[in-house]
Amino acid sequence: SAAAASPPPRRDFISVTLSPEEAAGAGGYNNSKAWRRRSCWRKWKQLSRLQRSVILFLFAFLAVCGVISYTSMGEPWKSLTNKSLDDQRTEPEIPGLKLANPAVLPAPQKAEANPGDYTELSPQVLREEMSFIKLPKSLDVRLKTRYDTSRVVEEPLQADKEEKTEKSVISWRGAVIEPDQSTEPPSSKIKEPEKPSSVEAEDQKEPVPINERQMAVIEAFRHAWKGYKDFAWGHDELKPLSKSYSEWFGLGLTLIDALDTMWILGLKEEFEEARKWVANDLVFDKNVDVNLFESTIRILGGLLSTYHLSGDSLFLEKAKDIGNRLMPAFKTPSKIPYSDVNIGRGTAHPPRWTSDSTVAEVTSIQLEFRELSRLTGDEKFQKAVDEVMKHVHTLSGKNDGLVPMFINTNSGQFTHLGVYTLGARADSYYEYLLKQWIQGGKKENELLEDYMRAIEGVKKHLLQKSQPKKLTFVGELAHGHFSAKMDHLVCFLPGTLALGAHNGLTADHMKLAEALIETCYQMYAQVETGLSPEIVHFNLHAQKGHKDVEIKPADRHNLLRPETVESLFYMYRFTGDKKYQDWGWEILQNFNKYTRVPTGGYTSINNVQNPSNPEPRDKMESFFLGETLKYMFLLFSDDIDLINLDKYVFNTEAHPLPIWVPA
Ligand code: DMJ
Repeated sequence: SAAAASPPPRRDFISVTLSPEEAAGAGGYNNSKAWRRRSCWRKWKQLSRLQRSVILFLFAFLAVCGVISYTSMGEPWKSLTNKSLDDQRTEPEIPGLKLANPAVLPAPQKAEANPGDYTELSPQVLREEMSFIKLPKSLDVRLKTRYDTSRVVEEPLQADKEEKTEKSVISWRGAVIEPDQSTEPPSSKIKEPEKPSSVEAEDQKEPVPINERQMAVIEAFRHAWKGYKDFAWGHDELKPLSKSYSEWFGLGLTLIDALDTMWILGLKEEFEEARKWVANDLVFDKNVDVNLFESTIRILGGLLSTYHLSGDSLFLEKAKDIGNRLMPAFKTPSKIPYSDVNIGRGTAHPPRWTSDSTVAEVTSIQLEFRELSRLTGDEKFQKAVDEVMKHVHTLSGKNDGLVPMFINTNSGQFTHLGVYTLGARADSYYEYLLKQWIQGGKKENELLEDYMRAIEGVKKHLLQKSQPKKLTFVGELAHGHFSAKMDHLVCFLPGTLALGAHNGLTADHMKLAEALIETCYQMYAQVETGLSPEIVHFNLHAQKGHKDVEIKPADRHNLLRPETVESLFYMYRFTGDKKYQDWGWEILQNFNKYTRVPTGGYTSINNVQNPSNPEPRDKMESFFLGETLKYMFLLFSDDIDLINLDKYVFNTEAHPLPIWVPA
């Protein structure tokens, strides 16, 4: 033996012992299997320990790579989306953080562009179109059934109810919240979210097929999109009658607002085309004044949600760009942001006539900026908006949690005290209290406190019943005087209340939600066109021949707003009561009847009381595609995983953002 001839042994020294047979075989050629095996084994033994370790390590490494690539090939969104999208996917950059909800939705499906008129494109045609879709194996079953047009059915919704009964809850300052969260101090610190829900697990669930009503929404969307594409491509809003466009910020507002709707509706072709525009033509380096709130909820919100749904980093890059350009708004003496920012020059200012900002505007940009911080790891966005909330939390001038409509950017104090509404200029303050609390994992107790107090304030000061139907409505308070006026905008409230109840808040809120959504529906049903006006006044006293709802001439326009449909969606998700779907269906049909423009697009109208001439206004607001049609589609769906409300929270422009889930 040549083993360890002399000390010290070198680490790569070879120690070999030859048996007589081996010694014999070594001399001549022998190709028998046994010999080859022995020969390999001998070569292996001839290697040093280091060499063997390296080889073993390489084998192990290759095996791990093999397993990883095998599983990732199976990810359905990956194989569905095109390669360029795929390659650009990025993960959030905050150390220790993972996306609570990575791209878990199926990629948009193939759909024919410009389908033509409603009557021309029947659900049958859509069914046929959809049968051509080629899907990767891994997602084939799920999507096929989701869009399986041979199984157009409507199924009851049960999951939420069952899940709710399992939660143990305690009472806390009027709210009912989960015990483990009640003792935690308020915190603005971002915690690590829960691991992503696995795609494989979702694939195993029974998929829910698309139904006729959802197809009608797809058709409506495509009709609206046709108008936008033909006459307003890349501009802010379509003017469907004059076949032109209007510009607000000059940033393709409708296109950006509609991106995630296209994704959710499965309109792949349209989505890809719009994506190209975002990649090649969307430029924020422009000398243009934008409204901080509107551009945050529509543009930043739209880009962030599209990033989450598609996994395409293009949208995150654009979100970062606009987010950074909006930051100068916070450079004010009070840190309460100005209403307007010049995104090219980096300067901000209040409106020309005042140094006030609107309360709803400065308190309804938080979901988006907080999410931007989470994704970029740059806390400046979150810090700026959290500071606003903390400041507003401490301010005097509230009335049992109800806030005035204006706040001064110099002093940081509320102005125009004494007027309280849940409509324009205050509405989404209340919505975002609850939604930020949900987004942050239900830990920021100040937000919950302010929300609960405000709803108590609503009950105490703003709720009344109308005559003759005794509809519960939310009026306004001006210097101690109650006004029976309710904006259509207030119809976000039933949905928000239901969302709170779903998240463990008192069942009272659900009762109120049920009463209010009935009222919002009546704001449509009691009107000649079946469409709600912008503002109604309720009758407090029964008068012969009078309905509950009165409309003033200045208020009888309809801007294709989403709030009622939005609330119908939440109510249906949480109760499974089909009447909410039926109400939404009526509304969609009336939009088709009175606001649809044959050459493409939908228009806001001036007179909901005149079915023979609703007086088209020649404008399609971006939220019709961003919100109204999206909520319609979700309302008609029986798939609770189509934007699961335990994983996503919608911003006030209907852009779903992930809920941060603690690890
Ligand atoms: C949208 O921009 C948002 O929903 C906002 O919160 C209120 N106004 C419109 C829709 O009506």
